[in-house]
Amino acid sequence: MRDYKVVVLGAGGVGKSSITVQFVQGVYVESYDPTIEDSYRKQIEIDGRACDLEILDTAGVAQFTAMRELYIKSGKGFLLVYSVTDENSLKELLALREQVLRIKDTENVPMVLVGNKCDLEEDRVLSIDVGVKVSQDWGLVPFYETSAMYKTNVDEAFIDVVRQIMRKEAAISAEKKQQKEIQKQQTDPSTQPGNSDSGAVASGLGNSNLNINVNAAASKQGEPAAVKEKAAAANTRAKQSNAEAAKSSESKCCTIM
Ligand SMILES: Nc1nc2c(ncn2[C@@H]2O[C@H](COP(=O)(O)OP(=O)(O)OP(=O)(O)O)[C@@H](O)[C@H]2O)c(=O)[nH]1
Ligand SMILES: [Mg+2]
Repeated sequence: MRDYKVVVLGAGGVGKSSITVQFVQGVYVESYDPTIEDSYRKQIEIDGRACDLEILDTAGVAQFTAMRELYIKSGKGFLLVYSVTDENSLKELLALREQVLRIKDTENVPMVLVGNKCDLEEDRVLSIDVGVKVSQDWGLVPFYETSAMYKTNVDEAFIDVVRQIMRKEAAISAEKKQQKEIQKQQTDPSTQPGNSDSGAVASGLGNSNLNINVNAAASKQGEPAAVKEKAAAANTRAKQSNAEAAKSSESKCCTIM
């Protein structure tokens, strides 16, 4: 079984622990107890593959963030969480993403952008379009509006980041295979070029990256109609964004090849 380490990052109080506990244990925590560091394990099957997830729920409150650099180094994928009720939490997230890219030293880091507390419509200060714009600015990072309270899009966000880790690992092993083929051809002149199929694999992976998922959640018991409607509106925006994304699919595909 493969190990996947997912790190949940974001400002204090945005709902990182609530999202994580909903995903792992299926319960909603009403009280606010600032996190220092909590680690969870969950086994799930994604696309027929058993995965052992280690989820690190990190501190958002400044006095507990000293370990952040270490979390980022060890993480394979990231949930970057802000609250739709807190403008500053999105600003903090922009800096956090920069920190992730700097520490990982690459732009190609599995991550999802999460706008949490979408059930708090009256307190909302950040629209869906703001999230869509940030996702586009970040190179079409998948975007989900979530409600930890109603479990809206919570599973979807975690599964998305694990799929991205899987795709990245598959692309890396395809690239290694291709390099081995090239080396083999260079050392063995009798080998004919063009026998490798790894290029085609990498190309397919490139196309599957193009998604902005402001997905509507399936109807759940107790989920208010307003949350459901909002999620449906978000889905329409996501489709528009996906259409825009599709226009640039060729160049993305070529980059990966
Ligand atoms: N209405 C609503 N409240 C939420 C939601 N998610 C979290 N909360 C509440 O917001 C407060 C903070 O949530 P936490 O999950 O502890 O926030 P956190 O990001 O882990 O905070 P730190 O650990 O300090 O970084 C708690 O009282 C939660 O019940 C949500 O989706 N909707
Ligand atoms: Mg917490």
